[in-house]
Amino acid sequence: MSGSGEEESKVVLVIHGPNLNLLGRREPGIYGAVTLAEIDRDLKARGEAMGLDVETFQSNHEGAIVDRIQAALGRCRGVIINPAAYTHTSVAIRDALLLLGEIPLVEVHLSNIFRREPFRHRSLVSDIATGVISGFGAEGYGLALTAVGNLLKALPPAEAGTKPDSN
Ligand code: CA2
Repeated sequence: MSGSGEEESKVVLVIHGPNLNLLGRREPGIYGAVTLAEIDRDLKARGEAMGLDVETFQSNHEGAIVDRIQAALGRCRGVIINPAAYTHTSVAIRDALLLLGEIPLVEVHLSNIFRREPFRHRSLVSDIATGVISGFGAEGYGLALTAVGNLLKALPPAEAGTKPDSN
């Protein structure tokens, strides 16, 4: 509970970008054999054990991802995102993520984007993220959730999800 008596959000939003719905069903050599449904199930179970409500969302559409981020404004305490190909191109997703303010934001990639083609080395999200996890396959999402959980635990409850004082 916060000082105002309102129930504090425990929502951590996990966003998966385009083509990740095919995980485990195509190109297992690059992206692994685990399906997106399995990743989401595992994150929800881990979240429950940590006292967090994990909400998951996948879309192949840039605008739908922007809409989902906007819908999270003020109601989620952390975001984990694999923007997939939009990592390298989307100013719209970057701008939407900036609206979230100071909450923990973790960028995840299944592959190590720096070991791949040069066009994948640039991310429009990394410099506004709290941290980046790249190259650990599906386990990267679990690592990201642990990191978000630990960051939230370290915050005093009333300050969680709000911007720090300017003075
Ligand atoms: O390594 C990652 O997680 C990426 O975000 C994956 C993106 C790629 O464009 C980024 O550079 C790095 C591609 C996701 C494609 O997902 C597929 C899943 C199964 C089969 C084919 C593609």
